[in-house]
Amino acid sequence: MQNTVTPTHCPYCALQCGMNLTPAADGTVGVSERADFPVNRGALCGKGRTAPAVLSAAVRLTSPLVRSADGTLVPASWTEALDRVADGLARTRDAHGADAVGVFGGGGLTNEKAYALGKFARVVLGTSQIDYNGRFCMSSAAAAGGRAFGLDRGLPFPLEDVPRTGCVILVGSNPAETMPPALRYFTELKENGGTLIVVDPRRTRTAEQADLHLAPRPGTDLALALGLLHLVVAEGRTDEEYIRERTTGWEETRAAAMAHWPEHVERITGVSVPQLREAVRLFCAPEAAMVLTARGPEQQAKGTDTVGAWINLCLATGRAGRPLSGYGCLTGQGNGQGGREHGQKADQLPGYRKLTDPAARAHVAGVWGVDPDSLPGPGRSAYELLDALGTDIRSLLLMGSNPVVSAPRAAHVEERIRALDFLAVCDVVLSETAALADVVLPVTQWAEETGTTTNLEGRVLLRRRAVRPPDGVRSDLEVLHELAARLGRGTVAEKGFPTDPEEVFEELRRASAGGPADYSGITYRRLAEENGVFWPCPAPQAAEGADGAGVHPGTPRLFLDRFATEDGRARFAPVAHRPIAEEPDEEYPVLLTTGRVVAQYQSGAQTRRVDELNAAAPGPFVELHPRLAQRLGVADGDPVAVVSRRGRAVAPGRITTAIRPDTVFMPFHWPGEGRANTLTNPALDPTSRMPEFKACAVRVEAVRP
Ligand SMILES: Nc1nc2c(c(=O)[nH]1)N[C@H]1C(S)=C(S)[C@@H](COP(=O)(O)OP(=O)(O)OC[C@H]3O[C@@H](n4cnc5c(=O)[nH]c(N)nc54)[C@H](O)[C@@H]3O)O[C@H]1N2
Ligand SMILES: Nc1nc2c(c(=O)[nH]1)N[C@H]1C(S)=C(S)[C@@H](COP(=O)(O)OP(=O)(O)OC[C@H]3O[C@@H](n4cnc5c(=O)[nH]c(N)nc54)[C@H](O)[C@@H]3O)O[C@H]1N2
Ligand code: SF4
Ligand SMILES: [Mo]
Repeated sequence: MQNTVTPTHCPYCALQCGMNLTPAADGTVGVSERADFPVNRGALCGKGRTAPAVLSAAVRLTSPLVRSADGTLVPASWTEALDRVADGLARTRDAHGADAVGVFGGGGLTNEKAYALGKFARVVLGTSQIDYNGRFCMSSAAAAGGRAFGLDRGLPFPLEDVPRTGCVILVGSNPAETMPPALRYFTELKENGGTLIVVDPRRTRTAEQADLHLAPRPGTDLALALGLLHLVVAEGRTDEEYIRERTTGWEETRAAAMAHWPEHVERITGVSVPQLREAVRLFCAPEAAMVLTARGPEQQAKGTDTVGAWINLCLATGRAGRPLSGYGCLTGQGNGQGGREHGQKADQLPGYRKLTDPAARAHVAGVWGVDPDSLPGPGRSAYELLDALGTDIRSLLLMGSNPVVSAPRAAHVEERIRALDFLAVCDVVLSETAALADVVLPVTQWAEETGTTTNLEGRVLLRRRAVRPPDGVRSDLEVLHELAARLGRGTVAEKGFPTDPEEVFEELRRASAGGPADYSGITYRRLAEENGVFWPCPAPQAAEGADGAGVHPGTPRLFLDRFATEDGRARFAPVAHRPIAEEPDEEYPVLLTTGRVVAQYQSGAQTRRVDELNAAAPGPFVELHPRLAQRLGVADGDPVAVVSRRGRAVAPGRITTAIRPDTVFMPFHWPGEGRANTLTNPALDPTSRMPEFKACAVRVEAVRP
């Protein structure tokens, strides 16, 4: 494969930027512009440009590791390591039952891996206890979107629609840092005469681009959205005909909004009444408008209702299911969308089917060749699963996540992981979580294997193999194949876990057929020829002929004729404001919110191994307002301690007027003393089971030498 150029996609975020990879004779891999892929049109952020650095064997695991008698991790053969994993999981199953074995996946895994992992849990292990890190990501938006529209797909339209609408409200999203090539869509919107409103407690680099920046107190977006809806009603800006014909539940929602007076909303959020009025004016003036949310409003213990309130605003003004209008969620991880559709979530089966639906169980069990009654029911959500480690759940297989850094209340989660009887981790590097494992299995990654991902637009993409993996590693699919052979019984174990990704995809197509996320009309061949295909994409019916005449074009735009609910109408959500789970008090008077910086990705397991990125973002910090800094007597760069009911973190202070005086911000990419998740609150949203990453009460202290 030397010197051949392979068009493929970035390993990191949900934009799934197109790039060309060229392996060189010296073992390095060159990245060049891939202009034919429309989403990023050649542009890449620093993470994408430097991604090949993590392919290097120097920073990788290239041999399985097993825990030795003296407690250290030592290299072992694949046979020994796989035997130890099978033995560890089987012992727990035999002694404590199948539900004592847990599985934890990731939204960075390809569709094929996510599918195989879900099937492995239900069919080979027979456990209900599987969930994944996507629960920490966009689950609130998924729940709210499903409730309102009957179907959840991150964006119901392609990004190319964004510059052509009239106004976008971007709620708790910072693409300048989290999806830099996507910022272009928002600058083009403004060039075309549209307006951009950004809702963020911080004046981010994204907020600086906005025509209007609203800076609410963290955790109060629900009140903010209700306040805007109140004004929409009071100013007579509702679209009555649309409400009548395309929605249900308006009266109750209208009544709830009327209870949220602008002055009251100003007191809760800190956003002034004139600013609220200006936002309503900008949003309602043009013919079409959009609301896009990301983790800001979603990672709250009321994230589902909060997103519901923003959807209500779209519905009341007739801005959903119409050209260039709608609500969308910007998903996060490389396969954040596809990863939630194919069965690694506690309550789901492939094709975005519900595990509790008898017809869905029968269909998927048929594809898998098992008895529907043998499929377990729904299991615990991600944090609840982690919290049960060492008690109800005694062994864990983990693939594609690093919860020691990224889970809420991380010191507790770390303690629970240490209390396990057995932990197996598949990873490309020795992450902080892998370092605690009994067995670590080194796996191939993006450019070394082929697979599909589904980007934030619902566009299914082919990520092609471009380089030869280093000696000593195997793919996640091979791991599951080998474990199934060791643990399973009968033909499913023998034939049900192919190692060729295309074979897995062919089965996924059948399993998804007829489900909400129908991939049955998508093939590797089509993906190679087209620049991705939007789901749903059903296979042509037999009557249409298998000659391609009936090929489904895919669905770039959803809901234009009807919503995916039974009656075709969107449902308003009757929601009311409630406070954050942990309001500041005398002891913990400040709010902490958390998020990202451009040069690091997630738990940092991959990007902290890239020199150029470490130079740009070397470590954690605490963003604080000059007034708070003055009160504490700290200067810029001085270490500050942030203390919550869960623990204490220390990092250099970064003084800036870009943050509210009542709030501090920490990025969560680092382990150790500056780990933001030592502090965060695992209070869960009742519907999505999303933890409250975006708001908890803390005390901030100067650290004296
Ligand atoms: N560089 C980089 N890019 C990434 C990632 C990464 O780790 N690093 N991760 C990827 C993934 S998985 C995801 S999920 C996305 C996340 O992408 P984003 O959602 O854009 O990222 P965050 O920084 O978590 O949060 C966005 C903003 O929410 C604001 N915020 C905090 N609290 C509140 C609140 O109460 N209300 C509102 N309205 N806003 C609030 C924060 O100040 C922050 O600027 O990024 C993806 N891209
Ligand atoms: N405080 C705070 N905490 C947060 C958030 C926040 O905003 N604030 N955001 C949350 C969000 S949105 C997310 S998505 C999570 C993400 O947090 P994590 O789930 O920890 O995500 P990553 O750091 O991407 O971990 C992925 C791991 O899988 C490995 N990996 C990469 N590719 C593969 C592969 O193909 N196979 C296998 N087996 N392994 C692979 C990587 O090396 C890495 O160790 O963090 C959440 N935590
Ligand atoms: S924006 Fe996301 S997909 Fe694009 S290069 Fe950066 S990390 Fe990769
Ligand atoms: Mo995420």
